[in-house]
Amino acid sequence: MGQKITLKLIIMKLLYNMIRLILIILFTSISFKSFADKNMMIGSLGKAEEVNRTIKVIMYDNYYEPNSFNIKSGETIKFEVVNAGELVHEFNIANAMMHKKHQPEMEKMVENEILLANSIDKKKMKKMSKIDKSMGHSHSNSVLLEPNEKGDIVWKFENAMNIEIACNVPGHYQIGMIAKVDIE
Ligand SMILES: [Cu+2]
Repeated sequence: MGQKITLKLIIMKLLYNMIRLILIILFTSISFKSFADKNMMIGSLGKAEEVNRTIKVIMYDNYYEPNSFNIKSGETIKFEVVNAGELVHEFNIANAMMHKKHQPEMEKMVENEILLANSIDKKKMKKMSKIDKSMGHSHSNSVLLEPNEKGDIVWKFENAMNIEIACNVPGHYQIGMIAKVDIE
């Protein structure tokens, strides 16, 4: 008799622990999802063979032409970006929170004289990035261009929301070098 009760207790305890574990997993995945919605839903690097449309973008001091984009959800866009300004500019596909996080990195690049007003010291950039990876400015969602330079980004706008295309060269975001992205 006593053995049966003990067994029942063990099974109940096991069941209780299993339910607890399931609830914990459920809860963390839900909270992770809402975190992801706010912070990371920007799409992903696209494949060249999946490009639906090519959009030419010109960067001036300090704005984009065009300065707004209408994109269908799931669309893969190739952005052909040209810097026609006299200053270094960035074309960065992200959201407001990510831009805010990226800006100190750019400030550090200025402090280290990697990022100059109208040029990028690429030798120094390479050297410094060996010590501090963030100084290499290698982000799949961004191109940083000197005057007269060109760059491409292929981006897949799947599960993308609250997107801002912006320049995080110190001061430029604050001045309004931000393009609106509407995703239908
Ligand atoms: Cu800029």
